[in-house]
Amino acid sequence: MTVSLRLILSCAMLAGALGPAQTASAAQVPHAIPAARVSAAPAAQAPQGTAVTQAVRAPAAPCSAPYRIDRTLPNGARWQLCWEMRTIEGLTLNKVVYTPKGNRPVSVLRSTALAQIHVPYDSGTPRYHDIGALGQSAVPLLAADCPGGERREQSVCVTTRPRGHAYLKSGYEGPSVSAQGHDLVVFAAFQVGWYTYLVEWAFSDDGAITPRVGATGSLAGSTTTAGHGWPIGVGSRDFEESHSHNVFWRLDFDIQGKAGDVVEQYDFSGTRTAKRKLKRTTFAKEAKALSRRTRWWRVVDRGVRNADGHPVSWELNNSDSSQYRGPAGEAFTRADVYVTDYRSCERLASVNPAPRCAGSVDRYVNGERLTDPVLWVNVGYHHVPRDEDADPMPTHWQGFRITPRDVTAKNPH
Ligand SMILES: [Cu+2]
Repeated sequence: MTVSLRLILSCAMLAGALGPAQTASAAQVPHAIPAARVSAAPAAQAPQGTAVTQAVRAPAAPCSAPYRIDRTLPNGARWQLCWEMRTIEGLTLNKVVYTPKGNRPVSVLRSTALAQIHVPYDSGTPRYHDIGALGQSAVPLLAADCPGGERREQSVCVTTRPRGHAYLKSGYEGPSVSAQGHDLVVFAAFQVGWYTYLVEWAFSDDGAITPRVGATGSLAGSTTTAGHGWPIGVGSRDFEESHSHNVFWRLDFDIQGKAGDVVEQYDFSGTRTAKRKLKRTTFAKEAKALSRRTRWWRVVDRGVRNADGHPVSWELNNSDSSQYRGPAGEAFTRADVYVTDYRSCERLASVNPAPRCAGSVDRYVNGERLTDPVLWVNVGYHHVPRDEDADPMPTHWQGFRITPRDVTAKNPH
């Protein structure tokens, strides 16, 4: 399918599908989907408008039982959140609250979801925008697809998974100590064309959050010349076309409510010198940022302090991107992180569905003062097909990590 047809379909379906509770018809699916795996997933009836701070202080649940996730991991850390299956963004996680063992709850995210998977092929065409009606492409999960976990409405898996060593300290100044860590994992799978995308968030027992997307299913079967592809199959007749998967996430941070959240960028200057110097840049206005070695960002709330008196923050690292930069018409690919002030109609990083809003994330950055920051994270992967990608294609993961910085005054293990 050509990009223009797919874009037309996307715009048409998005114009009428703004509400999270709406479902789109099968005719709006971006391109052909193997029928056995298609599911028109019902949209969750997640309630809106409950403040995170209320969720923290009051035991009353911010969403009804089927959409509530509340898990205490083996080390005592607790995660609480709500999920919904939105027509446009697919799996969406709301009102995310972390409680380190023995500490008070801290609300982290008001909402997070995928904001686009942009797939430009190396010959210049096609150029897909795979998100626009993700919710209706949710794959019904089998029990084996959700090991050790529970399936919610067939398409969302909630499970716990080991994550290796939480720490290991040798015993030269006392007994040896070590512990194995665990993640609460929430994921869904979506069929978009020949690809199956695994969309996952891991909530670790040390407070880290790891959003990632796994591309699996089948290659699209788009053949090209040797300069834009790689020979797969017998001999060197068919060159499967290389392409990028530029995945965007939208993260609406609310550290103990939206008030007081500030975004900072950290750099450590000095090269070929013995010293390194910390440099902090505070974003007063909406901004675009590029990844660099040692650069990271954080969302900090100076009104919320840990027991050491340090402001509570969440650090964002985005160091595993291929940093795809597209042509002039794809300016949204030209930064690795965007910081915008919250607007409800700014939902996707490209092909945004709301007519009263700009069409892409680069244009959301228009000089507004930041009062309620939303972060957009762009992680690219350049996929050069190989023989091993023959069906079923092995999963390739791409993502990033958010880490607590001074949420607790010491290791909360
Ligand atoms: Cu690929």
